[in-house]
Amino acid sequence: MEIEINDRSLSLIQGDITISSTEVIVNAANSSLMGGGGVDGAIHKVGGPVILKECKIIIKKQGNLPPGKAVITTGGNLKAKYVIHTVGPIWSGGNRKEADLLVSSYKESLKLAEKNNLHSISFPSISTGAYGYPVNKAARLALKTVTSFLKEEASSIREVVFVLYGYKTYDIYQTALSEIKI
Ligand code: AR6
Repeated sequence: MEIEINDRSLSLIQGDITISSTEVIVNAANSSLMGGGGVDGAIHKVGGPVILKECKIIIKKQGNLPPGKAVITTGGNLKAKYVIHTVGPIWSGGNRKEADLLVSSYKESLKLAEKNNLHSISFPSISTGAYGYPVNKAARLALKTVTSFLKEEASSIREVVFVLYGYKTYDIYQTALSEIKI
């Protein structure tokens, strides 16, 4: 599924983000940036040790990465040239600023891509695996945040792809996108 916003494209695909060929892919990391399971594990495995090496340098310099923030490293052996690592919120019922933090993860990632003059970016469904964020809620927030961003004139970003692992998540995002008023 693909839509155009302000001459920019937003698409949803079902698949594995590690084979995405956008300039940058986003990793749903944890605050330590030391790798983990899920999409984080997959990205480090395919990208190779250079990603972890750069993550260690970042952590040494600035300490753990708080939820809602984002940093950038090389993509190592990935097709993507760069990886933006962001930390989504852990779902704990919805009253602990989870929504604000999830929106922030998407916004900070987009801003960082723009700061690096990148044109295409792929996102996974941040926080909806190990961190337990309900997918229907997360999908709406993710898509609203990205569509609002794409409407902005000044952005260098021409293409945003959501790479969704599994048909169930893909279907939920598809429904959410069809319900958003652009
Ligand atoms: N490509 C695209 N999406 C994927 C892939 C892949 N290769 N693998 C999994 N997903 P999760 P979180 C989907 O758990 O909830 C890690 O251990 C997955 O099906 O990866 O933000 C980190 O180190 C789900 O839809 O991330 C943290 O500790 C989505 O990616 C913690 O998990 C996110 O699931 C972060 O949890």
